[in-house]
Amino acid sequence: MDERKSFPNPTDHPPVRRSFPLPTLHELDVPSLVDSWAHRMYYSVGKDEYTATSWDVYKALALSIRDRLMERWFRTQSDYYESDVKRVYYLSLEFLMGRSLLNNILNLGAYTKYSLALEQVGYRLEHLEEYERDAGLGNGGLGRLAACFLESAATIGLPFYGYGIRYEYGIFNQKIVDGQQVEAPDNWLRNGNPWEVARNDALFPVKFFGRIEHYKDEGGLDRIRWVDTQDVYAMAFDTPILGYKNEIVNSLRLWAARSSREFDLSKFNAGDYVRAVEDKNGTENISKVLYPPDDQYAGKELRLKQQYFFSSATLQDVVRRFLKRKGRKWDELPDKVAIQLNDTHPAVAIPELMRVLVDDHRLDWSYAWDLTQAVFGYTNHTVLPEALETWPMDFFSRLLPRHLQIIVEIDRRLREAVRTRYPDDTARVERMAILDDKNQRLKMANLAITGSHAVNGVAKLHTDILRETTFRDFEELFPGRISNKTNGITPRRWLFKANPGLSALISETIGTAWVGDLEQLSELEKFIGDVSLRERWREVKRANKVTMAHWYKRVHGFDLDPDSMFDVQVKRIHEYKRQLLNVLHVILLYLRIRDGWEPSAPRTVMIGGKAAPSYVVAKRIIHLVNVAGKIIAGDPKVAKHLGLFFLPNYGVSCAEKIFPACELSEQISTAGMEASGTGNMKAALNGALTIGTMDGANVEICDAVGIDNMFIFGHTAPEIVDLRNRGASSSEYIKANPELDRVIRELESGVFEKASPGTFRPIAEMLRGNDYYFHCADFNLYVACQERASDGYVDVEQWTRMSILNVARMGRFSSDRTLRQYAEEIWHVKPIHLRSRG
Ligand code: 26Q
Repeated sequence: MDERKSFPNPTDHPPVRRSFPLPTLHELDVPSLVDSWAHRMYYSVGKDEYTATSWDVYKALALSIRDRLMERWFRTQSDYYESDVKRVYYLSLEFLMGRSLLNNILNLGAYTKYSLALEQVGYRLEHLEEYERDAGLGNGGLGRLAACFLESAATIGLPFYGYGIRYEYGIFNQKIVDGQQVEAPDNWLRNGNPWEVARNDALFPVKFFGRIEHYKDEGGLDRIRWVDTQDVYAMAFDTPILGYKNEIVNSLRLWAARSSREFDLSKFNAGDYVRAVEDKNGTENISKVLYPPDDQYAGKELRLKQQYFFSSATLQDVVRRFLKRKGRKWDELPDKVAIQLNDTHPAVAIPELMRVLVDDHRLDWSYAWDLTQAVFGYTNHTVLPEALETWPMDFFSRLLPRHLQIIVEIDRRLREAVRTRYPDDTARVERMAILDDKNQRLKMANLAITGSHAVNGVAKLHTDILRETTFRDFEELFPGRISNKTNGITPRRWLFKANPGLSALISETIGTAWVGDLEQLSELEKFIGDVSLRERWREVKRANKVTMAHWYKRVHGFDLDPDSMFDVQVKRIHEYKRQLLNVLHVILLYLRIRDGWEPSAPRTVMIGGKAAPSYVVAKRIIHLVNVAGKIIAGDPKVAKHLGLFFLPNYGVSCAEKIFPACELSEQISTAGMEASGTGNMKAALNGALTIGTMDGANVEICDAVGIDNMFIFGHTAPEIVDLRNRGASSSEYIKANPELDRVIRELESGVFEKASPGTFRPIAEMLRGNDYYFHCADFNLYVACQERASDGYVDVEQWTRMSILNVARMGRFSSDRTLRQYAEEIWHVKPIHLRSRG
């Protein structure tokens, strides 16, 4: 018997006609804030002044803020429902949210009030902030972009829903042991998460495995159903997302895997109690851990399970919400629903929507296909063809047999279309096909492009490369489908919150409108000649450097010299991002200083970021940074002028401490390889000058701030392509540049590897052999450009002018702008104006 029958069903609604009082909008004055904080402390946390820890104080505060968000959430959502708005669903395997406390307080417009309220009970807001664990449900740029989009969507008033997975373990914690990365689990939910609301009744079954059955429906038509499946339930957890001072609250809905009762009970009834419980845990593993990126997809069955699990649950929720209104016609689907795929990770949602429409709702194929294409949009985040996701057909078909059939049919029709247009071009058909017959794999990008009406890159250069190379065949078959939406960042988190000193100075100079309308920063240009502004600008940066140095000392135990230039490269460790180029330059400076040369300005070079656990080369680079840093610190003659430090466990919260202190921002990827970058925007918005290649969004940042206000170097994307085609070898560059040769010889000499000889030999071998990322080709240009930066830094007034101009011209890199473009050009939704506002 189903265990459920013996309990009241939590999804049942009571049979009486309901009339709840409307949620009150509580006041945001100090006494009310203290009152509701105390309420949460006593009644939810269950502590008093004798027993409450600082964490309890934080928790009561977070809960009392969430209460205020919920009041606004009900109003927003009922407005959406009443006006039957078109909704945008952003499907992403990653949401790198970081902390929520201060952002919610600032977006409520109640910072001072909350500070005062906490003071009354004996606490400081800034201290409490540190008790919140980062929600690190993402790896890097792609996940953080999703988080910035959530905040911006709420701020500009889009009916926008983030959908993803509530991983129990987010991105691993990085420890440095003996100079090397060691991964530790991120058990972020250990103490509970006060921001989420568990929806025990929002429970959707998700099917796996099983087989296909043909049957005849009541009308005698041939139909297909998917049977004998193993089912898992997806349970929803909602996090309210508040817009900046606009009372709009959207939601982020994350799914957790829960075992299905039927699945357990067969074994349970057979008397195998322990096995039944084990299976339950096995099923719930689906939402256990975030995957780090990996070049080896084969065998990662759990990753594919995650993708389908959350796509299926999300579509059930989307379709349920769509059909809730009486008299709905399927024709309306594209007028009410837009689904954006954050990379190909949720691309299985395309065949899943087809399955729902064709099998469950019995629409005919071509009608269902038209609806599907009209609904989906796909964002690509990589130009590297080898990084495009593929799945082995055999295990895809075992896990999702019906979806493979559907993909086969989509593929058949696609091939037919290609053949009709290019009758003799079989190579083209194979390139564009979704099924790679030769390797027996599914090409998810081809599926995503075919199933979407709009495909976009994340920076101009990136989109051009997609159109001209990676997806050229698709651009030709579907002209106009690929467009550009240059990434952005939310100015509320990345300036207003992270850098209160600079924010206050900007607001004092041009007023506060820039927080909600970043283009207003251009007003700063008028004050560029103001000596006292420049002076105060420098004081703010200096204070931020001191703050960061204190933090670094406290957490990692080393001294950073705030009188040196803070030269920062923080991002995932990857060869194409060329942290190694940065280290080679540092080693060169070290050698030169040892020889008696004096640099124009002292520098502290800081490198931070995580390496994928299986990425051996990236881990070796981290090791090198740590070892070289130690050697430099141990040489007093050098250490006066130069420091090299690794910033461990880089994540959202430590980024908020680093960018405000950053003076020189390293954006030095091999041209043509970084899709966009967003750290480049975060640093520039905080007054850093960029040293970078003409890659990703650097190109547009340069266009905005002017080439005279940046340090641009290196081969351009077409030049890199040329070098590659020519088969240019690194040896020509090494021969032409004795200093480069010397740096590599230093690596070969073993001075960096006293403990384990040979550790860095592979790096030297790579540089002399197959230098795929063109470190050697760009080395000279990089060193020369660094010299310009050093000289520039000494001209304090000029540097400050450039810094102010960088900030003044960053307006277009607000994710508010990005979202408006998606809304207008891809989703066709208009920002709403709340009727019940105020
Ligand atoms: C793939 C398969 C299996 C497991 C993990 C993955 C995986 C996970 C994450 C693959 C890629 C990612 C993340 C990619 C990413 O962050 N890309 C970055 O996206 C940013 C936002 O558009 C850009 O600014 C960066 O240039 C781009 O590198």
